[in-house]
Amino acid sequence: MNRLIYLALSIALISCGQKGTNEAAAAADTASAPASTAPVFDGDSAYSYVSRQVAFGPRVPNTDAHKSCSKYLASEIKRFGAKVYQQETALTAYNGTQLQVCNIIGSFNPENSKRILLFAHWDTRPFSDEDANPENFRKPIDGADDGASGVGVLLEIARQLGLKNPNIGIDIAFFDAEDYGVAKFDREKYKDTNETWCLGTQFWTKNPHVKNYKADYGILLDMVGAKNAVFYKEYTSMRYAARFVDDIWDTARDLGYGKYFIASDGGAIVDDHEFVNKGLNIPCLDIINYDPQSETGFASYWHTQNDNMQNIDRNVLKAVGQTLLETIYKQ
Ligand code: AHN
Ligand code: ZN
Repeated sequence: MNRLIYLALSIALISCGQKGTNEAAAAADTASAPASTAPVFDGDSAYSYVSRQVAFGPRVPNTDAHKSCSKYLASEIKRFGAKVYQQETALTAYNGTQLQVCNIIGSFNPENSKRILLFAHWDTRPFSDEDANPENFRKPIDGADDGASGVGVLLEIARQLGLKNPNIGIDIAFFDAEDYGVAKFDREKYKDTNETWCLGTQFWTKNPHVKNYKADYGILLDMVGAKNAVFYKEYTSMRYAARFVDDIWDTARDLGYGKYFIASDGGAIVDDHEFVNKGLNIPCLDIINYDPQSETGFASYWHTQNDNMQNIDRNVLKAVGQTLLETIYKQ
């Protein structure tokens, strides 16, 4: 490699004389940058995985749509060659409802000790409590972005892992009951604590699918498919996993996705990654659509009836998915 750089430098210097420094540097760059071995992420395929989930109806625990979708997700990652674990249990929601939940984990190269955990929640919120119309407050959301987008990107990644085996182990986890946290209209009656969110992930950190589960780090995808999405360097991610955040944001920029991956700090978000950071000591980051201007931190469709397929942009799914594939295959 060094000899190649030297050769490129000398050719450039000889042919361009004095003013050749820029070209020489550019030539050295091309010679030293290893060609990407990452597969091409198919944004259309990811989009269809999002719409397949939405077609089941809202994936609210204790509904038929939820049950059918869990079977679909498990059979898809199995088809792509993962070793599949399904954790079924009952968990209690903030309002006392017993939720039949199911975490679904697919492992690629399960024997490899060098691993990355990729995760997203697959359930959808039973409320539209941020909707402009109070009549919608108790209606469930489609969750095209809030839920289905992260899972859709991960299904397309799983498909690619099945086609080209990476050098490291990958665990893809679809966690349940993330979005059953205290409804806005219930905040007088119940205390809105962090622990009312992310129930499936909290269960998994106490009962991992394999004994002594360990990964080098984890990447959470949450709301990664909406039009005009922007991903900031989220506070808890920076606190626990700064070097992985910086690396992923750099990778995204190098791939030309700097308009989505904003290299500035964003606020703290209570999400599945926080429980994995604290519970299992695995450094985890959250790629999440964040709006620093809004009161909630999220875009206007968040927890409303507008979180539907019309809001999904395949270019955003592609930007996130390609960045993750590059991260996986450069190892
Ligand atoms: C809270 O609202 C406390 N956390 C946001 C986590 C979330 C909900 N992500 C998607 N839906
Ligand atoms: Zn949500």
